[in-house]
Amino acid sequence: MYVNILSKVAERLAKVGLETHPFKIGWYNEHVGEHFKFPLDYDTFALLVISTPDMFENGLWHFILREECTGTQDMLDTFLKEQFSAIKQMYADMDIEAIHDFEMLPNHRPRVLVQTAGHVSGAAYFYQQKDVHPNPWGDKKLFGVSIHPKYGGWFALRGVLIFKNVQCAELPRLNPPDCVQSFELRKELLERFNDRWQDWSYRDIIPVEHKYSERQKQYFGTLPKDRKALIEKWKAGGESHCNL
Ligand code: B12
Repeated sequence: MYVNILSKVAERLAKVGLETHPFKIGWYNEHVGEHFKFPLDYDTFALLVISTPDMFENGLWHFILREECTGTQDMLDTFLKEQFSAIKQMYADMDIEAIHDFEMLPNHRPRVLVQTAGHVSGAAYFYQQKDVHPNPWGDKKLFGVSIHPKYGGWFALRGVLIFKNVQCAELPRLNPPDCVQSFELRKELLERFNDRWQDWSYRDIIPVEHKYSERQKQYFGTLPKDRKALIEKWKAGGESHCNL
């Protein structure tokens, strides 16, 4: 049953530039600390959803044009909630837990660690401080970053869909491609992500096949509170389709 669900969900989300990567909840639980584990069977079927560089032009842009832009919520979050809801509706008879990357528990911990899900699903290698030997930073703590083999850092990990009553014992395990192999490059990657993330240079740590368009860079480079004005400016300029 999971094979069928995977192909249908992947097909539906690909239309809006989202990629789907299956994993077992047990693979995720094996890595994360107690607070983050899901109390579910090892073989429970789950999907990680990532946004590719195409999400903006193929999905979000059309959504923005359709919406009145009057809401107070961020358009991106609203768009992604709509995509996850559409999948839940496709399988209305199933118990699906959809968790977005931005969802927090009352204790302020994230509900899901999407970088770990990205690693165990084979989608994107999660480079952490402990992957750099010997540790060149002493006591300094650095955040880890995931790198996709085709998009480098030009993508985002948007959340997971957990099919609580679907088991996938036969799902083959894929290792994430280790595309940042040397000590020097891993060190450089973590330093760019932690100390210079605003210049986005961590995204280009490896040569990429496909990255954000200029318009997408401008949109994501604008603070959420100022994005509405940017969209209004684009609309006033008669830019009703995205051809950048
Ligand atoms: C809270 C948060 C922040 C906080 C704290 C950062 C942090 N990593 O803790 C702040 C505000 C600082 C932040 C900043 C940024 N963030 Co942020 N953030 C998050 C968020 C919501 C949760 C991260 C978190 O709290 N993790 C908790 C800690 C404890 O988890 P952890 O370090 O991974 O530890 C676990 C693993 O080590 C695992 N584990 C243990 N052993 C092993 C072994 C293996 C092999 C594996 C796989 C796992 C594993 O177990 C640990 C838990 O027990 C995630 C989205 C999400 N829901 O995951 C985005 C996320 C990490 N952020 C992201 C980004 C891009 C940024 C920024 C660049 C800003 C931006 N949005 O553009 C900056 C960059 C960092 C910086 N220099 O400040 C991206 C990273 C994308 C990527 N390619 O990796 C994410 C994934 C969001 C997304 N939608 O894609 N962020």
